[in-house]
Amino acid sequence: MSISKGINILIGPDLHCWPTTYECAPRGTIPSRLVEWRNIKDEILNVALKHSAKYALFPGDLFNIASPKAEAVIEIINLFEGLEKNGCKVIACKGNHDDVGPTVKNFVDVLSEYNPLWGITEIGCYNFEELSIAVIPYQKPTLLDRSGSPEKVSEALVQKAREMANHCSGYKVLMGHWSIKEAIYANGFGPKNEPVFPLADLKEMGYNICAMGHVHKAQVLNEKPLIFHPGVSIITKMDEKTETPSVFVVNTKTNSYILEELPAKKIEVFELTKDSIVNFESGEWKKDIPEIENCIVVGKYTATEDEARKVDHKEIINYLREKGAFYVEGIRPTIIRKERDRGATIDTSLSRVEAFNKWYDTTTERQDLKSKVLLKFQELEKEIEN
Ligand SMILES: [Mn+2]
Repeated sequence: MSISKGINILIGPDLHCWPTTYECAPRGTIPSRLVEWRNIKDEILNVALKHSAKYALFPGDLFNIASPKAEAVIEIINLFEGLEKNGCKVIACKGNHDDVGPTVKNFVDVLSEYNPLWGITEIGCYNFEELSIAVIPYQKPTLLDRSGSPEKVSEALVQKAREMANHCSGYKVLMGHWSIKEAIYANGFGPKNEPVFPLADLKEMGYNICAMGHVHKAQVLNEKPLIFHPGVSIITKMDEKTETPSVFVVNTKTNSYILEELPAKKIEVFELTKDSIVNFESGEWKKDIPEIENCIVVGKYTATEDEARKVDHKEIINYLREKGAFYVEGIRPTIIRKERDRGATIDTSLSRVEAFNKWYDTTTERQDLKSKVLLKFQELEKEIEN
């Protein structure tokens, strides 16, 4: 490919290699989620080859947890080696999932032993033939501003990115593991009380591309310059059910991008109708089940206590397995109870915070404490999420 046509850059999502949620292989056999990850890895290699990508960027959360199994480290090395063997240079940095604390070596450091560009943990600028890349990996916010206050840390992030834009030359890429202020998370909420890059700042720093990991929902926030969150490579949580894990391929000449889908398991949620519940024995409920082959499946229904007694969860689960479900996460009834029917229907469609809020209203707990308790709960929720 001649320079006038530009080059293609593959930009990967949070890799999260390899999660153990929804694992269903019998003990002693190859974990099914590892098999899934390997398919995803192979597809990333295919996409790089198909588009003759000259660079592959991975903006953090290479591992799903900070203490991954040795096999996960080998998987990532295999992926990066495979890409480089095909002439695609890999640049990857640390995300919050990879971080174990400021002075402690982490598994991304292990990758950097193989190749310093595979495990970047410090802010820096890297100049290559066709482009330069400024990298702002995740780090503990207090290292960016001692106060740790989200506003101050955000200011520090913007300032670092600006400084580095001056050190970069030619086609400029900013890659990091931070939320963009205007982004929406997979749970439907935006970032709150955490360091962010305001979109308006990113737009005028002089970068051609800003690619940020961390947000588990793929989204393009601006076309030119191209500012986006690439999302996730594999689904690990219920609130990611609407995601289609993909990689981005960006052309430096046109600044246009395409998405290539990854072979990640999908989550399928179905709901049994009232008729199906009332006439459960008839087996009519089977027509409520969509195509679920190879999917992680959740079933729902709403029923009174009497109606719910007729519903045989085991029978439903067996049927889902017959139809080729990859993993049955559960059958989740919403039971309508007359004695405390205050409109509080709590099921998995609610976020934990919403469910807690509704539940609290139905209890006899002191309502004047509600806002305090809710605030604590939200903080806790935030810690779990991130
Ligand atoms: Mn992540």
